[in-house]
Parts: sequence; C-alpha cells; structure tokens
Amino acid sequence: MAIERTLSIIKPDAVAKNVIGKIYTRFEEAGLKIVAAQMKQLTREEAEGFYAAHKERGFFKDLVDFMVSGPVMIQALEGENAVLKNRELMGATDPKKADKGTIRADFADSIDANAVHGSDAVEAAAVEIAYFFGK
Ligand code: IDP
Repeated sequence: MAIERTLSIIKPDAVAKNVIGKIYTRFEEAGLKIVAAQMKQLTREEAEGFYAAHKERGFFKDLVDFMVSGPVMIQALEGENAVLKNRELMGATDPKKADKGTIRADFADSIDANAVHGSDAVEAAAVEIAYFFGK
C-alpha cells in the first residue's frame, strides 16, 4: 500500500472542547504520523480560499464564519493509505450519520460544527498541504 500524506484540520469546535490530544491519539493509534502542525486563527481570506470549491453552496458563509470563530489545529498526516484512513477515522460529514467510534460521532455536534476536516483525495491533499505548509 502506498505511503500518502493528507491534510487534517481540527476545527474551532473541537479545539474549544480541548480534545486535540484525544484526536491526535486516534491518528497515532491508526498508524498516521503527524509530520507538520500549526495552530492558527484563520483569516476570512484563508478560510474562503481553502473552501473555494464550495463557494456557490448555500452553506458557504456559515462555513467560513464557523472556521474563523476560533483557532484551528492544522496538521499533515503521513502513513499507509493516509487519505482514506483519515476519512474513516473522521466518519460521515453529518455527525448524526457518522459510525460509532469515529471522531465526528464522538466529538462533533452538528454538520456545521463537525470537529475535523480531512482531504478527500491524494491530489486534493497535495494542494491543501501546500496551502498551509508550502512545498
Ligand atoms: P467533508 O468535510 O466531510 O469533506 P464537504 O462536503 O467537503 O465535507 O463539506 C465541507 C464542510 O462544509 C463540511 O465539513 C461541513 O462543515 C460543511 N457542510 C457540508 N455540507 C453542509 C450542509 O449541508 N450544511 C452545513 N454545512 C455543511
């Protein structure tokens, strides 16, 4: 299986709940290494640029408002099959639909405040990692 990298963001709701360590433990226990990390208060421009693919969606403004509502913890994760593995750890976008034991089922409150972001493909991961960490 290929060694991949993926971008993960612990969103403002989960940072405020003080569960960064618990989420990091899940990454580590699944064999994903944290190879870069930064805690950051996103600007509106950064949040809008990051989610540019969603800019025509009705929830875009709410999504940006939420992403700038407090600091986020951004990390690049590396490991076998990292993109899919992280998506499995995260669970479905809507925490009500997320499988038991996933990060979103355990730590998220709603589809807006859903605890984590994770790249959805290897190509997207490369773009997203470069967005925050450069080449
Ligand atoms: P993902 O984060 O599971 O990859 P995406 O479809 O890429 O989900 O959506 C990005 C983010 O936009 C979601 O994590 C969620 O916070 C927000 N979002 C997606 N769909 C909705 C919605 O229908 N209402 C409100 N927020 C949404």
